Amino acid sequence: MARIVTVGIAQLGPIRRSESRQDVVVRLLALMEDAARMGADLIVYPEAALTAFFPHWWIDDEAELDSWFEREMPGAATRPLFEAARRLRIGFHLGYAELAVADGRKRRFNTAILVGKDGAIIGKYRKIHLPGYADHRPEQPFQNLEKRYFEVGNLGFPVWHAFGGRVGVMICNDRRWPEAYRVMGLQGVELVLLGYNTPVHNPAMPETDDLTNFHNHLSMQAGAYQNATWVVGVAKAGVEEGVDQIGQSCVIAPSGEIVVQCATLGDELQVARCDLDLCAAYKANIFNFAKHRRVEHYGLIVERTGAGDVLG
Ligand code: CDV
Repeated sequence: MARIVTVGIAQLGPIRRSESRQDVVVRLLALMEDAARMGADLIVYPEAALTAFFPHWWIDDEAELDSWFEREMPGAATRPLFEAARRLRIGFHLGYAELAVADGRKRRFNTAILVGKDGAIIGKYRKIHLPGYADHRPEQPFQNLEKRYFEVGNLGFPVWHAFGGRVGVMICNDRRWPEAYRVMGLQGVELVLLGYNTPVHNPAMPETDDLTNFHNHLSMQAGAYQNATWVVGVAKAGVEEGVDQIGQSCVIAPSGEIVVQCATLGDELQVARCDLDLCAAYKANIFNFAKHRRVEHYGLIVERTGAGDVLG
């Protein structure tokens, strides 16, 4: 019997800086109700889905910075999502900014959780590849301050048994790094979930602005194919506080093909039936890692070519 996971991709349009979490959760709940009606087992929300993407602006005041973070999950504003999941028997993936206090020290992460149909948290991932910089660049049209506001994630790239398969989570910029998929691929991942906030314009490399959409799909399609896994990428799209962000939320099969894609830059739900058994043929043949990967030779190649010098 095929292992079908019906996945809802819940793309979000812009969130205003002044919009409360409660108001955003109302939007998330509407998408969840629709997804449940359409038979989804799981709904995937974007990166930092509860607020506007605050790393796009400079924040000096610590109390103000803290106000963008969740101290508990679920908290008062997000509990309705967990209750609805339990009631509707639907799991969800949610990205958010996490404030954890350990040994009296504040730690801030760009985080995503996977929640089961019973409303219980299955696992948590903290973003590892943080783009941008930590200094203020007021000459730029917007900031990219993830390196200032977040620590590098400390939970690795875990893969969990969930929804009848092996599920992993990465966040936004992680999708551009083959290592992120490969670490999960080596754990037999069958379904990778990720959310993103991706500006069309890159102030450091404006000549690539025309390629932003292409690079989005290129990274995820390559990751899916080379690791024989489904990949689900979900955007926060549209013009948010002056920053134009791409959409293109999609579901990609282990063949690397896009099977479902959003067509707007607003709140939009699409649903795809993902047969996890499709991964098996690729894992057993062209990407049979045990048979065909030659890790013991890769070191020799690096040594011979001197490529190690540029690895940093
Ligand atoms: N939120 C992100 O990680 N955004 C980056 C942008 C800044 C390049 C991305 O990789 O889409």
